[in-house]
Amino acid sequence: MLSTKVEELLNAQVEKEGYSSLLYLSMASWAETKGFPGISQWLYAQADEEKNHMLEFVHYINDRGGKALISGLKKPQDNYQGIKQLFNDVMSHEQFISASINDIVGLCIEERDYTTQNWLQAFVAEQIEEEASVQAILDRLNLIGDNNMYMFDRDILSMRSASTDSAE
Ligand code: OFO
Repeated sequence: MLSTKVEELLNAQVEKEGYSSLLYLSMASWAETKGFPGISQWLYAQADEEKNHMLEFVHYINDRGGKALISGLKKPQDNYQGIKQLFNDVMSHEQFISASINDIVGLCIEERDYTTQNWLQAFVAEQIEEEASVQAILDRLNLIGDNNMYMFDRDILSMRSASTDSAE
């Protein structure tokens, strides 16, 4: 059985994972319309992954005797100055999600909910993988500068299979 406080934070995470999915979907659509098929494919896959994370939280809350709540989500940004700004925003968002997962882990320890704390470890590991994957993209973008986006767009999918796929 979940405590009220843990259930509330898990439900807040349902909303955050849902928003993550919408955010990456919006980014994917922007990249697709700007002529970056590789980058948009990376982001569409990321959006799917985030939707699955949301579902994992929904099922966990319900399986543990709580009630998962689906709230209205705010509209994500739909325009970006460029690819580097977009991936900087991805990194900031992933860091925000990592901090949010850590807050739930901290509350579980306070509430002696070791079952949920244990269940969350997959998400702790996932966030390490995701931040590392986005950092590798930012490092690559810094190396190539602003003018070689064609090559970067072609290469980004191989970077995905080398990193994030293992965290799904
Ligand atoms: Fe939900 O995996 Fe990162 O944000």
